[in-house]
Amino acid sequence: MELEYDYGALEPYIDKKTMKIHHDKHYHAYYDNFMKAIEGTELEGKDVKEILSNIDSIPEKTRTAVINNGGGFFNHRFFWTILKKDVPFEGEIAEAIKEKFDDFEEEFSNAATTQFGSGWAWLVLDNGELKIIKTPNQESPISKGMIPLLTIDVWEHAYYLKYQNKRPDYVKNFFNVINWEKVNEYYMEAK
Ligand code: MN3
Repeated sequence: MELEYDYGALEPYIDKKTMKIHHDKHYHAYYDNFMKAIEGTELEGKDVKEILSNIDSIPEKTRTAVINNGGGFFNHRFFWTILKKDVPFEGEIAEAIKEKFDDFEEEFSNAATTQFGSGWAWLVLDNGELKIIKTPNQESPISKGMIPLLTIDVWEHAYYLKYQNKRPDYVKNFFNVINWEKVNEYYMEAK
């Protein structure tokens, strides 16, 4: 479980120290705790995506641990892939976004800044329709049958070292590190 780019690759928008702690400590902890939660259960050996896509099948006594830690594992694993600096906003996804939203940046930012407490804002495909949603804690859109295309982590651990309490500044700068090529790829796969 290594980050596929340098911890400093997103500077100055997301700083190296935050990336290192976020990836190596927080993400790894979710993974380790997810593995512990499924160890010795019927879920052992299944991919987290398959498990979270069918949360009713998770044994009740481990369900909360699996949703929290499996969600933390899956959501971050996805998040790392959609981050890259200076990727132009283009491709079919860009066309679809322009058609669907009057002001995508404003609507997405609004979801990200108004998520109360910890959580995520997402661009998803829901039955073929582009939607902006937010999820609390480590809940994942895949548990609601939605396909994630883009996300921002708005837990304080994602920005506090650099931005402190200024979540809106972090959200504003996030638009400089969206890997639109990857988002487009997810969109084309999902369509
Ligand atoms: Mn996080």
